[in-house]
Amino acid sequence: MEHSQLVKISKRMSKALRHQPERLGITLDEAGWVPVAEFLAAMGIDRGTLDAVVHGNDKQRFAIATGDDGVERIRANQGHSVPVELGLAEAEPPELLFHGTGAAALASIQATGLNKGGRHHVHLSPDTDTARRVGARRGGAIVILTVLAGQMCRDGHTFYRSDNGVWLTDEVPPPYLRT
Ligand code: HQG
Repeated sequence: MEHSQLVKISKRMSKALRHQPERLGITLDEAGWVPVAEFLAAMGIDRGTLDAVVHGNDKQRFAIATGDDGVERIRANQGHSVPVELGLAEAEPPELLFHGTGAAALASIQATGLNKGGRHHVHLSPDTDTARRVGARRGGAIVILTVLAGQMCRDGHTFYRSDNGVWLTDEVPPPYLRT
């Protein structure tokens, strides 16, 4: 299957597994999982296509796991707007993390810090290349902010690392941001 078609399916999967499962007629459990068989039927795709999307994914957006009941399930690794408890363990972040965004948001971010908006957490990148790719989604000039994550952690802010290497926290107040 063409790469562009896989990207299209990946986007439909993200929408269903993070934001609007009901539109696909599926229900996520409290940790965000849905049985693979049910998901394939709802998406109208075969297993080979699903595996191609999951394993070929540039950001490892999805995870497949077999539960204690022997049922294979899939979920999005992060990025949800529907309430799910991902069960992520707290982790000690590196001293610096990064956040890529559009220049248009800079003044507001400097005034109020990074806010999670519709997602469960603020998403931070481990390196500037990743942050640049995230910021490029906004179109226009990209701003890469440096987050003093180590200092935040020592000051009592909690960090989590999702299974695909995205760092998550509740907010980044302005004093911890550098342009
Ligand atoms: C901005 C994608 C004004 C923030 C990416 C961002 C990432 C503010 C936008 C993941 C603000 C939210 C997350 C403030 C934050 N004033 N703007 N105070 N605080 N913002 O998409 O971090 O492809 O929810 O800078 O690659 O861009 O979905 O978050 O521009 O990993 O897997 O509000 O989503 O991954 O946008 O991206 P988003 P994000 P996926």
